[in-house]
Amino acid sequence: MKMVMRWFGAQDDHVPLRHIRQIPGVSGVVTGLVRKLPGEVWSVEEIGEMRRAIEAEGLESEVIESVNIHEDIKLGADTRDGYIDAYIQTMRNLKTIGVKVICYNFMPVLDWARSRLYYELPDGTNTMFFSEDFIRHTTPRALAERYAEEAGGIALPGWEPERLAGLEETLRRYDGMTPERYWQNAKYFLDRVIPYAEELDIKMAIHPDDPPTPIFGLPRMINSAKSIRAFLELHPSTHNGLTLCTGSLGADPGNDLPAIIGEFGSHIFFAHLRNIQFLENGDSYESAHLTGSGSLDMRAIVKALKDAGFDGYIRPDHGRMIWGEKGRPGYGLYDRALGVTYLLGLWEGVG
Ligand code: DNO
Repeated sequence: MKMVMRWFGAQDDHVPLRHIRQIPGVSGVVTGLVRKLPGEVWSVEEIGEMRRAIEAEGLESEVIESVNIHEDIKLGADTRDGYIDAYIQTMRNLKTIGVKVICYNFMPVLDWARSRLYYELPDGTNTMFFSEDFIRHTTPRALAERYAEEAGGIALPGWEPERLAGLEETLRRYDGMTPERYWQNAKYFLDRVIPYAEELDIKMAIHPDDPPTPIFGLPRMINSAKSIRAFLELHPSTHNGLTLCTGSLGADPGNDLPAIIGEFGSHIFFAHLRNIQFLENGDSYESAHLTGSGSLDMRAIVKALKDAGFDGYIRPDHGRMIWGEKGRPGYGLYDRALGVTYLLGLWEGVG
């Protein structure tokens, strides 16, 4: 197992690599060219430059998050083959720096969604908040505007201005999209990409839908044991697998995370570990990582990973903003660093 931290690149992250390096037990960063649009090839030069900056701080860059999938692929448009070719070229280029895992998602139009980015907790920290009721009564455009106002100019992964520019038009393209067709489009993508993943020995780790419940009438895909099973069956391979995101899957209390880990163990290549606290009305916020801080049993989750012989990558997922830190919601240094230390302690202690 390797412990890694997400890092958005020197231009886009307020956390310097040097500070990440100072967290005990962290071997590398999970990174990517966050300014690249879906469908654009990541060049060998740009990738090499990214690696040099990371290696200069003694860190590794074996996991990429995310190489985003062009909407035409998800929609199954006639133009999809060109975008898949570009995806494969990016995979080839990433191989030149020894990338081992690519985390990606197959969520339509939007990546993650929350109702608040900086919800204040009684102890003066703040964190991301999710209210299904709020999301049900808003529109993606109104949500994007709320984020822009709350984040005050901080770019949010998955809510990039380019993605939002044609939001209504992109949403319209999903009118009439059935789950069956959506799944067929995923299969088409996997059938083309996974053979290259095998050849290049790059593990493809799909991220679950966040939140796991349908939003804005868009199809959902990866949100339960059943859907993970069906997804892996679309193209069975040692290189077709999962990013286990406890906060995404765990937002549905019906998902038994240790059981999911037990079932799909060898296909979990990467784990995003975070805790969430449910409120009585079903709303939730992202708590500190500790079992005692939220509703998920983090010890049982880490134990299940260890029992499954997990030898992939773990990153502490979203933390709160603490000690007055300002930055991208979920991606402050301090709370995630506490998360690393806690998770490594669990890892050491559980078995
Ligand atoms: C949010 C992240 C997601 C994740 C993508 C993977 O903070 O967990 O944006 O990186 O869904 O493609």
